[in-house]
Amino acid sequence: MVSTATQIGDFHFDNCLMNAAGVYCMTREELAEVDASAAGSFVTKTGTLAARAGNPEPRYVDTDLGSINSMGLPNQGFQYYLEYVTELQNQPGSKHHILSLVGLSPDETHTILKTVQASDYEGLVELNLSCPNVPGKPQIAYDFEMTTEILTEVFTYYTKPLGVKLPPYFDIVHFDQAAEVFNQFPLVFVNCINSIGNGLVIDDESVVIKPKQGFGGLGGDYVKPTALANVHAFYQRLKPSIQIIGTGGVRTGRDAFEHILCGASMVQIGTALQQEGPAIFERVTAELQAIMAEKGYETLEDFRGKLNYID
Ligand code: RRO
Repeated sequence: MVSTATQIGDFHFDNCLMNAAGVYCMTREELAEVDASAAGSFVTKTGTLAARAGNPEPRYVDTDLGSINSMGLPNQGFQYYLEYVTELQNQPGSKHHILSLVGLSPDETHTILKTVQASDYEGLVELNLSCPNVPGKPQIAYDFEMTTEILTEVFTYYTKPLGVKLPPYFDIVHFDQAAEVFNQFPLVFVNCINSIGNGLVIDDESVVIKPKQGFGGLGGDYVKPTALANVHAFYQRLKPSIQIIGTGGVRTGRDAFEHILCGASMVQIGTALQQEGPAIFERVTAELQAIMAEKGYETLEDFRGKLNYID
């Protein structure tokens, strides 16, 4: 029997595949569709203190090799998502979920997390340190000092299971420095990667999305090698209590297999879910199971992190 079940912290999931934050997760209706699919969980759209309309459209475009977006953090406000995951948490037999959050300033982030700390929600929270698309707001996790400051403050009051969503890093020294920062904290997971920030896609003689003169985050096939490198770099560097969620370029069972081989405990699907809809979870799960069966692997532990090197 082949199983794709997994665990993040104390939470069990029957399947390691789920949506990536930002895709199919803006409303209760979309979240319910993912919940009803073969996905093992869902993560909400990143919620801010107040609801946001986001950037002007067009702000998401599919391309031959993936997608580009500059959504600008449109969301219903974090309370909307907090209420929904709390409601589901109290239903017997419910899957476990992930609540994605961030403030537009450190103060806002602390206000949000203090509210979650005081709430009935006991599940996983993902703090998004890597939104590339709010004009004038740099990606927090590229600033190691700011990241250290925020997490130091967070863990003075936050005692529930917390992970962070990271942008891609591109230099070995940055992998070392980032891991040194995250290893200082009782994080349950890091999620690698958010979109590759500030790419530019051109059609004929024009950009294809309206915000930021066409600059936006890349997802899909473009980003898989970068995602795998980040998953594996953090798998090599983080203390064993910090698990890795792998996100980026997952469209097939083979892609999910590679993320797990690099060290991922859970695998998220973004662009391909946007393109194919929640039925993708059944297809990718079946493809992953077929690869595992062919190789004689029964569980994810049989091959997680066991990437081969060339001596
Ligand atoms: O809403 C967005 O523009 C967005 C976010 Br918050 C994010 O974390 N990653 C992304 O590609 N887009």
